[in-house]
Amino acid sequence: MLHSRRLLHSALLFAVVSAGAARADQVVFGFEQPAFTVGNINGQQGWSKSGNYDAVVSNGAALGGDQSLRISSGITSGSFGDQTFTQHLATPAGESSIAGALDTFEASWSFKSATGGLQDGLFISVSADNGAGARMTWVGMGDDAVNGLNLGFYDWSLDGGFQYQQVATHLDYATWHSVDLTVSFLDGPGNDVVKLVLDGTTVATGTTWEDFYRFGPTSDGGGGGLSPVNSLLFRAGGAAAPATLDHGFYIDNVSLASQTPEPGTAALAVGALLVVGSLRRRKRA
Ligand SMILES: [Ca+2]
Repeated sequence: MLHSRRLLHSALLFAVVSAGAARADQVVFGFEQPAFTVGNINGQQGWSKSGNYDAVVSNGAALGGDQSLRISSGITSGSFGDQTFTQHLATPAGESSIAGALDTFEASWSFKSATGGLQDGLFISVSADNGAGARMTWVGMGDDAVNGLNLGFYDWSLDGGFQYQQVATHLDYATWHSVDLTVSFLDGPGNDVVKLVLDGTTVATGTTWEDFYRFGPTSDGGGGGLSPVNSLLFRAGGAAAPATLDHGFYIDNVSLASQTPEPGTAALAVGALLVVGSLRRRKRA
């Protein structure tokens, strides 16, 4: 029995260690000194924001430490590549048709109202992106008189085009809210899986924009093929809300990672269970 337990431990340890090793590439940002200094986010630790948007490292509030990213929709535009992007992962995520890509993208961030009250028209979308605006997912953080502080989600299907889900309304203005995004890229159309978690609760499950880039109308930016995902885009688009300038959202604890196939980890876990089953059968015999 002792021998069996040792083998079981070894098998499970192997599975756990292998799962841990599966994380291939990750970057984490707390926006703290000395890596970050208060002011324009552009050029700090690989972040970019070449356009004239209101996105700065701030010491106004922080979830951890003293500093965070503050971003508003005081200035918006219809463009993409000049908006606010995280540092790019060295190893991208995507389907196997994309060179060097791993099949899972995980991202998380926390956000908080910078004023603690209504900022009508405040809106920032966050997307898994290729660093140039080829958005594969879309999560919208907004504030308005109807829905209050709220979160929305868009995916795209061949049947219905862009599909919107309002996943949360009237969030607490006074507290930080955490968002976790898991994107599983599965080879072939119509099957990628996106899971959106808000404050620890799954609020949306959908798919990526993969089929928009496969089959979507070129007039709308679709049909151009799949791009690697290596970054998060924080985008100030749509109608500007000038009153939110110098306010908006605080964003902290931004993390993004690309990972090796989850099925490999699952297979190892199944392997460990098979070992256990085999030992149990042997013991009975
Ligand atoms: Ca797919």
